[in-house]
Amino acid sequence: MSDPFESTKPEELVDFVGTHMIYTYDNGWQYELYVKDERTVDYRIHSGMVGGRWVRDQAAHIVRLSPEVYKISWDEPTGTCVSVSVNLKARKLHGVIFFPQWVAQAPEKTVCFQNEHLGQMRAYRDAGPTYPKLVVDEFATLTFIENRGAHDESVIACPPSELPPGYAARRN
Ligand code: FER
Repeated sequence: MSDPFESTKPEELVDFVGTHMIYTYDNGWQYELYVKDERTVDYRIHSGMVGGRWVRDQAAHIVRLSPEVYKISWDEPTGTCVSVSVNLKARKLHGVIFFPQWVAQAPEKTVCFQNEHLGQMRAYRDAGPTYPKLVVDEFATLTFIENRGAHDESVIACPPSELPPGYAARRN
């Protein structure tokens, strides 16, 4: 029987793995995401409610809906859940972020290189409160897209503040 909890089809994700993209939500929040492999993403948040936050090796569920259209969904150690649909051809994205109430009240607590603070993030998550969730659903425009291949640790390797000037403003 197939796994009742996921529908990953690695053979459908061959072109998508390695995708590195920078995008800006219509509310002005700028994000960067790297599809490290068919079950893992790295990301960096340039601006917005949790600007400055960056994360490596987040486990994710990734599917292809049609050629050039993908959906990536994950549940973070903070309890924040995210689902992002990407249309690479149209260079458009739609993201839904479900923030627990404790993040809505104190977003700065999550602004860090999360991998070095996983215990703290889980403790905040378990202390709550969880509800009401702050649900943010927004469209975004992809401003930069490239493919870096799988497992390139140099893609997301520092906080936004340490990037060279103009890094996130590059367009292609
Ligand atoms: C995104 C929306 C939200 C995204 C990441 C998040 C990298 C993460 C938010 C958080 O950790 O608070 O499009 O892509």
